[in-house]
Amino acid sequence: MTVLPWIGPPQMAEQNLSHRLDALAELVKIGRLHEETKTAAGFSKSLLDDSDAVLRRAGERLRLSGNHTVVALAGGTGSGKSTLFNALAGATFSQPGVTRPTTRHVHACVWGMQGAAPLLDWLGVQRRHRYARASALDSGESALDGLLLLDLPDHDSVVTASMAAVDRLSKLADMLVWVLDPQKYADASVHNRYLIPLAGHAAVFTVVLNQIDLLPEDQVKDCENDLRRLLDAEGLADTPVLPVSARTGAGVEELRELLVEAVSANRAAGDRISADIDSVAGGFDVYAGPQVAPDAALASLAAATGYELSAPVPGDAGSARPPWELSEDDALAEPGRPPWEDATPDG
Ligand SMILES: Nc1nc2c(ncn2[C@@H]2O[C@H](COP(=O)(O)OP(=O)(O)OP(=O)(O)O)[C@@H](O)[C@H]2O)c(=O)[nH]1
Ligand SMILES: [Mg+2]
Repeated sequence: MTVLPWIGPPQMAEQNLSHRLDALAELVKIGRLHEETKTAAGFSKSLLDDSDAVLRRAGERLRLSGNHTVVALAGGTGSGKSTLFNALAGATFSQPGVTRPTTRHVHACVWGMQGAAPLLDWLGVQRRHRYARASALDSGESALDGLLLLDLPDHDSVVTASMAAVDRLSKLADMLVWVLDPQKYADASVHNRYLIPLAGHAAVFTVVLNQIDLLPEDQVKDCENDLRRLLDAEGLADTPVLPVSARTGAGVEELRELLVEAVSANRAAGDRISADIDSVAGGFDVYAGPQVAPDAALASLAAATGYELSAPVPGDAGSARPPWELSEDDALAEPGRPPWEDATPDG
């Protein structure tokens, strides 16, 4: 095993994330061995495939620029994504329009381009749709240094390639800003296809209620409250709702502030990976059986399959902690080379 050189005090959040990824990779390895040896009933194939996808995405994202936060503007056609993109970028980079749908290709605006190119390649943004804000030159813009903002095509038009692009990028972006409008904010296409299935990602979502200039003032609050209730009922209580008008600029400053916070905390990429791990981790619960010490549980799984555990399994006897959640001591242990670091862009 390659031992990585110690280069400074451990970053607890990153350490915890890498240990969770290690443990998930270990579970997948055991599950795959079950499949091969057919020694006992193993984890379901779809759970293993989903876990593999999480590991692959995490491995790829962690290898790419850690200085950038990828934020995607998503939503139905005509909700105002491109208009909002331009308002944030301070220039008309993505043409808005009245013909539906307008945006056919993903557009990107990057604040601080250095190191962003491989990330843009991974996201699949064509070179002619990449724009840069030279933050050092744009006064007042340096707070957004590290933001990589995407204007997505719509997910609800007749253009099937657009929906495929949204499906793909909603899995890759670190943060998603769902741009809804007063006419279609309850539209099933966004709630059933994205918001409800991804409710575990509530913390990396923001919902913008755009076009509030079209509503009488007293109706803005009603509409916002209604949308809030809807999101709460869908399990998205952690998702903020911002009333905005991309046309008049109302609320755009608040959205910019939220993005500044995300960029300066530089945590969105890790938070997204954590939410992805959560989304599959629950799937392993049904295999847990009676609560036993995690090390005993993993050891018996390993014995049944002949799998050799690469490291002692953490956890104290009697604890209900799942095997991949490590104690503080374990988290501080010197890391080996994680298996998910082997992931390649083509899988
Ligand atoms: N009144 C008003 N109109 C807006 C607002 N935001 C966008 N629009 C208008 O709505 C129309 C659609 O805006 P776009 O920005 O092209 O919408 P989009 O979501 O990018 O649409 P697609 O690219 O088709 O997905 C344009 O005519 C915009 O001028 C807003 O806040 N208020
Ligand atoms: Mg557009």
